Amino acid sequence: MADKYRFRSVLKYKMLAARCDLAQSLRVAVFIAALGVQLSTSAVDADNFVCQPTADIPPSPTLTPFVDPLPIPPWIDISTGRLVTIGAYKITQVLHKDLPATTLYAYGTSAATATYPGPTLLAKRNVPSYIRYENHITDSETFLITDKTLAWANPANGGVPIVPHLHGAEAESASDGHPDAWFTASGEHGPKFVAQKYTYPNRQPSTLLWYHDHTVGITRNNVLAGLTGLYIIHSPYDDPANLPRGTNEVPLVIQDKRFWANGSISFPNVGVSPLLHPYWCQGYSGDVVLVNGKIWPYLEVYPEKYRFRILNGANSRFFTLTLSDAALQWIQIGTDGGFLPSPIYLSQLTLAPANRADVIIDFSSLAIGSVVYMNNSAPIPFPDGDSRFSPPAVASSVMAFKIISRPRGSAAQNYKIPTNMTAVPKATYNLATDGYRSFIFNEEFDSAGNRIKSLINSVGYTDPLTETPKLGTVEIWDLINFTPDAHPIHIHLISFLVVHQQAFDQTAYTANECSLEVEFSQPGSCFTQAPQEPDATQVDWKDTVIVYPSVVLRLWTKWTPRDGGSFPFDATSGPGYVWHCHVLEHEDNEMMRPLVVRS
Ligand SMILES: *[C@@H]1O[C@H](CO)[C@@H](O)[C@H](O)[C@H]1NC(C)=O
Ligand SMILES: *[C@@H]1O[C@H](CO)[C@@H](O)[C@H](O)[C@H]1NC(C)=O
Ligand SMILES: *[C@@H]1O[C@H](CO)[C@@H](O)[C@H](O)[C@H]1NC(C)=O
Ligand SMILES: [Cu+2]
Repeated sequence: MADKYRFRSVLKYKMLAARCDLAQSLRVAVFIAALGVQLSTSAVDADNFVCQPTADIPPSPTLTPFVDPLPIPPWIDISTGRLVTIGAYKITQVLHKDLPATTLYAYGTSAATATYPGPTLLAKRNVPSYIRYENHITDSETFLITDKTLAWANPANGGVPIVPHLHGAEAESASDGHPDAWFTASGEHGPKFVAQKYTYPNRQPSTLLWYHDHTVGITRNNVLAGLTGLYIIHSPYDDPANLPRGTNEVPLVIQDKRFWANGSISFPNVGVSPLLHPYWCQGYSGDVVLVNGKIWPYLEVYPEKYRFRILNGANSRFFTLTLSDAALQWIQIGTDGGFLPSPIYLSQLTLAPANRADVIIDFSSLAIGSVVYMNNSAPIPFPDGDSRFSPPAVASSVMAFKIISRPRGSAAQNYKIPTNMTAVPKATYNLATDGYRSFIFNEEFDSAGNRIKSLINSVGYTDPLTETPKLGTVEIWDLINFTPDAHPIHIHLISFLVVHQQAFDQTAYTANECSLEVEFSQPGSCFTQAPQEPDATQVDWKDTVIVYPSVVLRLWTKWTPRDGGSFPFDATSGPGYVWHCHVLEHEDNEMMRPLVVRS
C-alpha cells in the first residue's frame, strides 16, 4: 500500500512547464518523461478522502428503507418557444416519512412549486428553448458552510450566488452557466455574467441532460442543497419505436446524503487540512441514498418492460448498480450523449457523478408480489475503497421495485427493446496532423501529508488559460491519472469518444525504472497492458468519463456539434467554457480549467 502512494508527495513539485504544444508528437511520454519524478519518503494518509464519517459526526438516524413511494418530479414542456422562468428557492421537503422536513434549495417556477429535484424539462430536438433563471434565495450565506479559503464567488453584498449549467448541452457560452457567471438574489453578479435568460438550441440527438448549479467554489454546497433537475431532449427522428413510455418511462436521480436527527443535511464542518481549508473535504460521503428526493423509495411496476433514465447526481459517490434478481439485467440503450448503436446487456452499471444511463429492465418474468432491489456495490473512495466509508450496509441499497398486476381493463403495452438505434461512431485521427494535448492529474499535500487538492498539469481553475481548441478540429486528449482516485472528467460544449485506456506501473515509473515513452511491447515500457477498448459503460458518446488511477485514457474530441456540421451559435464568443472533474469537491478546489474555443 505504502509504495502506491509514496511518490505522490513529490509530484506536486513537478510539471510546472505543463504545456500542450505536443501536437506533432506521437508519444504522450515525452512530456511525462520530462518530469523527472523522484521518490519521497514522507508518509501520506492515503485514506484521507472524506473528513466527515468518523466518530465526531453521527450517522443519519435509522430509517426504514422502501416505505416511501418513488416521487416523479413535475414535468415542464419547454418546447413551445415560450420563455419559461425557473427560480431557485429555499424550501423544506420531507425526504422520508420518519424524518423531519429538510431545508433545501430547489428549482421551480414559483416558491410554492419548487421541488428537489427540480422539474424535469422536456425539450424537443431542433426546437430552441428559452429559460430565464432567477435567484430567490435570500439567505445571507448558504446553509451548508462555505469554505472561504477556496477560490469562490464571494459576493460583496452576501447572499447565495447561483448559476445553472445544463450539463451535456451544446449551448453558447453565455448560456452555459460559467462558474463566474453567478448572480445573487440582490442582483450582484460574477465577472463572467452575461444575462439570466439562457437559450438552448436543442440541436443535439435525443438524450438525458441535467441542470445543476455550477457556482465557483460552492457548487458542492448548492448541488447537495438540492439545486439539480433533469432535462430531456426528445426527438421524433432518433427515438426508436415502441420504447417504454408513459408510466413505464421513469427518471431516476440518484444522490447520497447524511442527515441530523432534526432532518437537516449533515455537511462536514471540519476540513481535511483545517489550517489551510477549515471546512473543505476531498469528498462528501452520505450514508443514505435518495432517488428523486426520497430516501430508499420503492416503485410499483407491472411485469413489463420499463425504461429508466438514470442520473448519478451525487457530489462524489460513484454507484455500481446491481439488481437483486439474477433473472434481470440492465439493458443499456443510451449513455450521456444519446442512444447506443445497439443495446448492451450488463449485470452491473457503474455511474460516476454526472454520468447518465438510459436502460430498460424487463420485469415480465417476475411473479406478482415479488420485490427486486437495486443495490450499490461501489466503494468510496472509488475504485479502491476505504472500509471506514464503505461498510457493507452503508449506501448499498438504492431502491426497491415491487411487482404488481396491471389494473383490470388496462392493456399491457407492446414495448420493445430496440436493436439498431443509431450509427456506430468512429474516432478517426492522425496524431501527426490533429491537435494533441496531455494532462496529468496530480495532487498537492500539506506539510502533514494531507491531500489538499487534485490538479491538472499542476494548475487549477484560477491559472491562465491553456486549452484553446480550434473550432471544427479534432484534438486527442490523453488524461493521465497519477492520483489514487478515479476522476470523472467532464468537458463542456462537446461530446467525445474514448479511444482506449492503458494502465501503467506508477511505482516503477516514479523510480525511473521505465518509461511511458516506450510502447507496451517494448522493453522498458511502464505500460502494463496493451491499449484496452473502453469498458461497457464508457463506450459511445460521453460528456463525462471515468479516468481510473494509474491509467492513461485517450479521448477523441471534435470541436463541432455531436453530429458534425457547425454550431447554431458562435462557440468562440462570450465568457467561454470549462472542463473539470465532476467530483464536486474536486471541482470546487481547482480541479477545473478554463476552456475557450478559438476560431
Ligand atoms: C439540526 O441539528 C444540528 C445538529 O445538532 C444543528 O447543528 C442544526 O442547527 C439543527 N438544524 C435545525 C434547523 O434545527
Ligand atoms: C440488496 O439490498 C437488499 C435490501 O436492502 C438486501 O436485502 C440485499 O441483501 C442486498 N443485496 C446485496 C447483494 O447486497
Ligand atoms: C442501423 O441503423 C443505421 C443508422 O440508423 C442504418 O444506417 C443501418 O442501415 C441500420 N442497420 C440495420 C441492419 O437496420
Ligand atoms: Cu476528481
